Amino acid sequence: MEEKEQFFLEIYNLGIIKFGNFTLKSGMNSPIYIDFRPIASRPDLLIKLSDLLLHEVPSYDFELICGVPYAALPIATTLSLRSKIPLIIKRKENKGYGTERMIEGIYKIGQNCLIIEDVITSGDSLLKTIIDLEKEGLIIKNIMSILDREQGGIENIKKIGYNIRTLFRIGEVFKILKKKSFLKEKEIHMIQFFIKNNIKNIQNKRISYEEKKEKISHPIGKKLIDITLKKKTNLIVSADLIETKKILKLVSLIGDRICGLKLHVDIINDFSYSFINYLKNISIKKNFLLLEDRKLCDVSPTNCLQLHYGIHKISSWADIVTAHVLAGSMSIQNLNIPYHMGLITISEMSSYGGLSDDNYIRKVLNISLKNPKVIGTVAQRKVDDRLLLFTPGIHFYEKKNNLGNRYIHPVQAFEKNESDFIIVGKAIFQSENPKITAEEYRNAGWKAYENGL
Ligand code: 6AU
Repeated sequence: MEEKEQFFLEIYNLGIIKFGNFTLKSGMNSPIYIDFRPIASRPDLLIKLSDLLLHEVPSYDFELICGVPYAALPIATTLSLRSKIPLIIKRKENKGYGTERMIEGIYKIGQNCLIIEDVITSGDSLLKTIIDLEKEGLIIKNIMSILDREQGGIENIKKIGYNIRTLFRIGEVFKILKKKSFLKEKEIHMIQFFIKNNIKNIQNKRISYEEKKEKISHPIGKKLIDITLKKKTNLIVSADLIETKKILKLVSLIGDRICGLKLHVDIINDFSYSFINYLKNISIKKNFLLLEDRKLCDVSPTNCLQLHYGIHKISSWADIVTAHVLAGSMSIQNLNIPYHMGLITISEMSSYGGLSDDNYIRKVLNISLKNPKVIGTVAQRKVDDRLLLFTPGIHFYEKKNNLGNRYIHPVQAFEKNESDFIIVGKAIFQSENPKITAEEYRNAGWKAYENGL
């Protein structure tokens, strides 16, 4: 204990714990932020830490070591150097070129891998690493974390059958800091109160549309869910066609099977108000919403002009409009959005080689949660339950094309990301029989949703 305590005080002096108001990876706010990255600059402490971790590992039967990216990587590397057990590297996202491997290094199916995590909160990112390693055929018997924030992570991981140990627990750390008068009783109480009230359980089941409707405040978000439940479809078709005649023909075939029709009006050669009025009437009759995929991406005054003026006058007919928030949270404020219209932000594109990293995505999700006009977002990952998740890049057979698009099967969208809506374009409008194909995607999407419940 003495050794561990002494070690903790040494790393504490590096500034690994910060107090204030922070947003965690999960989107959760926290009065405390723990970051072990500074240790990477102190080889002496890295060695001490890895020796302490190795000392705690229950059995030495592992053949590989892997750190949860990226904070645990230098620690796992040191462990590997100290124990002479090979390291493998897990990527957060594949590079989109070259081998596209998610796990780098030399390994064989059936090998037993020790996972190292730095801070465990809910266990979500650890679980992603476990899943990715198991997909490669590796066996996970032991997991070591450095610090448990005591917010449910260890229990969540144990619940699903993994053996996990931690070097420090937050309660124990507070005791050390109090003993040395680094923290006052009052501060500890305040932080402990927060932590106790923010325990996350990993849910095995996804949230239903009915439950989601309760969490969504915008009327258009609720309406989209009502349509989905009534028509039993979570399919949005992207009619990326350049002639109104073709769009209307497609709609006549698929209108009964969709909850939304997505347009890029600026690609239509013969756009007219009679077309849009006609389409609007069909959308009311067949009960689906019209989404304009405008991807607003400017400062607020320009976004506002693009939304209300010009040839297309989007706000006069669209139920939902998409927007990037690259220009910051203000760019989607003061847009004079009508009451009956909602926004979908773009957090993460479906293309490979996209420039949005985890930090950017997290910021977009935070902006989306705070803006009452936003009903949901486009992303390739699970998002907060208060946002509707829209997944483009859907195809039964195609994985990747040479135009930069990446595709996943509807099952993957629902199973892995807990998507709410799939957006399907060419797989339907380019098919020989769009009616039958739309029905197939509708069934696949609905079944995948139901299977997750
Ligand atoms: O199925 P596809 O690839 O033929 O069509 C997908 C549609 C296109 C894209 O402009 C759009 O979805 N899209 C979006 C959206 C909806 O904003 C985001 C994204 O990340 N990827 C993507 O393809 O109309």
